[in-house]
Amino acid sequence: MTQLKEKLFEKIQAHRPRITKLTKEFGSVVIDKVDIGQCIGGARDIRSLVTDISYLDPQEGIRFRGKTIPETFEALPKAAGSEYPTVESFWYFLLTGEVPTLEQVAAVEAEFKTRQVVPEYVYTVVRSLPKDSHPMVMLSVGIMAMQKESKFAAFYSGGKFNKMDAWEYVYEDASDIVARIPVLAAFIYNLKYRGDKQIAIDPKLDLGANFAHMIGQSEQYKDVARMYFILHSDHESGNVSAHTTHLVHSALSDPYYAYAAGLNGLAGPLHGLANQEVLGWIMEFQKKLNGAEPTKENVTKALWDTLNAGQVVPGYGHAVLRKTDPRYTAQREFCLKTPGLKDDALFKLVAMIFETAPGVLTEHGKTKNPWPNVDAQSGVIQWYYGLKEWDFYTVLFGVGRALGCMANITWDRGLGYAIERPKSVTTDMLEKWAAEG
Ligand code: AMX
Repeated sequence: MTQLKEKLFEKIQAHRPRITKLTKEFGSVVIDKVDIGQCIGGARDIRSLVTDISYLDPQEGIRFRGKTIPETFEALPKAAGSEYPTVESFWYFLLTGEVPTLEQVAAVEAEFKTRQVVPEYVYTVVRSLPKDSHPMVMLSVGIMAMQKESKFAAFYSGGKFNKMDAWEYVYEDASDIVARIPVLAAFIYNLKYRGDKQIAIDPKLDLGANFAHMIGQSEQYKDVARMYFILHSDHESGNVSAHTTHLVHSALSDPYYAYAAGLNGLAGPLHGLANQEVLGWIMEFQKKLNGAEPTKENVTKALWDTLNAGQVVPGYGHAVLRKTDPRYTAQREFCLKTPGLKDDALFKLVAMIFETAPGVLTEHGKTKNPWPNVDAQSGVIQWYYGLKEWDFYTVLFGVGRALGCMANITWDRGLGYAIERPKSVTTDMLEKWAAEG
């Protein structure tokens, strides 16, 4: 067993009695009630999922394992010569809740080197798709094609399945997926936008740095990749990608099936595709500006044009958050401290939208949250570094989101969570209950 797996085992064993006690002794304690609005309205805010990986406070934003984003960045060991932690150190932290030592991080990095090789047949499958397939289709198909590698599926069908050990096999698949998905994503990038000119893995580099290397990016982009993957990793478990992954895995579908499903949810414009939409929206607007500076007046007009056309302003609003998303803030701060980026025309426009949109959305009066979410800022950074193919942005999100989804389902199996099966009712029933008051 690796150090990380041993530590995880220790943590899971310590946690199991808490779940057993809660279920056996306090199973009937009521923690929420459901109204008709929530039933019709996407189960919003109903407390019915459990995760210890992250928690989303509507005012404060995300905490990973109890730490805010700045606290997480501060606490974790950094990549050599960088202000940002490696994805590997973050993975250790998400899984165990403990800040790893440099030695523990090095062990995860070494482990990932042995896991990161994507089987050749996966590339053949992805290459056989039409070149104009969306890169999210390619990513999802690539993960799905890899399913035959699943150690969990082999364990299940091998006749020795037992609930206590099942997590170990999910951990193996989860780690393989986390280590391989950036390599698969880089392959897709090169296939789709660089005439299939592939760049080999550099085994000396950590996960984020290697991704930057494999898509032919600059030294500076290594930090962008590390920051981006960590920021997009997890947002508690009710969002579409995390929830879908959890739901599908709850049927004991292996992590490949589960994460391909999660990615398909991430591909929706109200979820992960929003970052692509933000850039599209901004580019349209920039074209209309025709070289003029963005001002409060012209940005206000563009926002109203979008709203009056019955469209949403991409990158604004959130199902849970009621303040500026700290993931937005972390990326904005990256822009402000990066020479060149802080004076970039696109960044200035995004900053102007940030000044203007909350007021416009408040006046519009529909959204419960007029503040920006993670997607309002991320495309600008990618664009600045030359990653201008914005339909690829959701793939980057999907690489990051694998960390949270895979940590979550490893713990789901460790704690033996049940198959998910909420109850549905009919409209007749709702009307009857409505009439009864
Ligand atoms: N622009 C215009 N209208 C908006 C809006 C926005 N940015 N955000 C919400 N609204 C509207 C909704 O469409 C809804 O209108 P309706 O009553 O006519 O259906 C009304 O405001 C109430 O919605 P809400 O309760 O505030 O939001 P929600 O929980 O239903 O939806 C979200 C949340 C994110 C889907 C929504 O804010 C949205 O569509 N935002 C734009 C897309 C986006 O940025 N998505 C990314 C989210 C983060 C992520 O997952 N990556």
